[in-house]
Amino acid sequence: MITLYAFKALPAFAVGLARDLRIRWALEEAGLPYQMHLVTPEEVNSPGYRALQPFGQIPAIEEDGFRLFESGSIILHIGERSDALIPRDPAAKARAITWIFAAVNTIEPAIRPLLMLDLFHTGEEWAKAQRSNAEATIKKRLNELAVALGDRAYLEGSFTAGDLVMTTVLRMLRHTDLVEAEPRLQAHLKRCEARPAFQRALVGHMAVYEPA
Ligand SMILES: N[C@@H](CCC(=O)N[C@@H](CS)C(=O)NCC(=O)O)C(=O)O
Repeated sequence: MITLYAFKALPAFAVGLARDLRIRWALEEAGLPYQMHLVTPEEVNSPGYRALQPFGQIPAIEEDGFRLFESGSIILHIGERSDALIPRDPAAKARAITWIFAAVNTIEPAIRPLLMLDLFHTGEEWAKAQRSNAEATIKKRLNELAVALGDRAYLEGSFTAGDLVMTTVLRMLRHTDLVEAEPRLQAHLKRCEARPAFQRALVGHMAVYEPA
């Protein structure tokens, strides 16, 4: 059975966003059973955990002594075991993988500066001055993504791990109206979030972090 490592506690802003959610979702789509290991702050700094995740981050997985970190890589690994995530056809597979990279390497870096300003420097004068630039960068990328999506239901027509990772990245903007401003992206986000596998993953994630 796969063990998925996630933090034992999260700050409020990360509940519903932390990257264990994307792994849970992939595992639910793939129909693979898994168990959670919740990592305490002390354990994060232990040599044992660092051997699993060198940067002391989550997520990581372990299965029969095989260990993997980096959410994109974990999604690829799980995706290899499920046509629902990574198609078998080589060209379709390459396109699905490309969207995973686009999510973590093009869209997420565009979003990150705004997140830093909004979550960690709220109200600070210098942050207010930088916010419109940060927003403009995101708007440009989201518009480009919406054009690429066009009228298709999913980035490649049918759902792949690329849609999954893109959705988890776009969710990072939930405190803004930037995704809503692109109706096709908003519809894609809602379509992906409506998938039963996402809903099961979210319920499992929230059960860990929601106050009792
Ligand atoms: N590139 C990594 C990023 C992992 C990451 O940033 N995880 C966050 C939680 S969602 C974390 O562990 N933050 C604490 C830290 O960076 O020390 C991945 O995709 O797995």
